Amino acid sequence: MYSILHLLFHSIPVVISACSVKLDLTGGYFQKDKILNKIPMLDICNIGPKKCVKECMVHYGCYAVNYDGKNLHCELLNDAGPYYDLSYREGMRFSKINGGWMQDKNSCWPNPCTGRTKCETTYNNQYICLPYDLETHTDRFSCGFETDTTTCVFQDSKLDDFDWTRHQGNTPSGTTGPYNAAEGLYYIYTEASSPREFGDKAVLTTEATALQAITWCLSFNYHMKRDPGKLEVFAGDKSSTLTSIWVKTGVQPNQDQWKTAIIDIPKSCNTVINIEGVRGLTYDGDIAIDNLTLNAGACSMYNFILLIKLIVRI
Ligand SMILES: [Ca+2]
Ligand SMILES: [Ca+2]
Ligand SMILES: [Ca+2]
Repeated sequence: MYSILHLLFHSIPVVISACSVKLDLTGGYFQKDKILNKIPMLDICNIGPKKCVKECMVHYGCYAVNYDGKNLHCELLNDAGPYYDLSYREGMRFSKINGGWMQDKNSCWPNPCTGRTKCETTYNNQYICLPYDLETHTDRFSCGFETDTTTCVFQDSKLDDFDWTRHQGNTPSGTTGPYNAAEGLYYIYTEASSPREFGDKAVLTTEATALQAITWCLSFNYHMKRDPGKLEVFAGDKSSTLTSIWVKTGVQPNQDQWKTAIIDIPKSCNTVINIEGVRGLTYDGDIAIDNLTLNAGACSMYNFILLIKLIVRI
């Protein structure tokens, strides 16, 4: 959001004579399926490729774009880099913004602004330099299920077959699930006893929370003993079909021990993450999870801390 104060201090009306230079979208350095392994200076969601290029042109310091056509996701990059820095990613389009790219010359092109600003044309061929917010990647969510489930970033879906149950101690039907929580006293689990049937699903989803368009690290403890069905994590953009990115099926080794999952969630404009518990063939396989965290950034940043936590717990 731009405050009135920002506008007052950053507005620099200037008159520039117009000179028409055609915007030539085929004349640039657009390369299919390539990305820079850099953190973008800015993510812009739900725009087309032409607008993505134009946004780069008016943001001071932007030299290249990545465009993800599948999710209408535009990344503005402040480093075009040498070509050996590029890597492949399905559906991405990489382009340097120099040389081949042109547009009608106006008060914002060439970009007269400096600093962390975006140039906006105004009436009478003037412009203003608007500051834009630095993207902060510090969000962190955690769910220990100790008091309730309502504050968790993962909420039980209403579009599935049944719900996850908050519980402490061993699950009903004797030894069909964990004896204790992985963290604290409480955990949540899928009760496999009647009326549940083979294939019934209980889904936890982040749909109600607007997650930043960044890479996330999801971690949790899980417990699958005797005859469980499947525990699966899906992620992707809200507007498209989610992709399966992690799955465990059937009984796990050392079945009475909680295990740890550490999962990178790829960046999407409107990220949604689902955790799906599926009932197996018999009543004898309650699936449990606990100690769930969702941290901004890739898991490599957190692995060390997560491993220490795991060791301390054991
Ligand atoms: Ca807990
Ligand atoms: Ca449900
Ligand atoms: Ca049970």
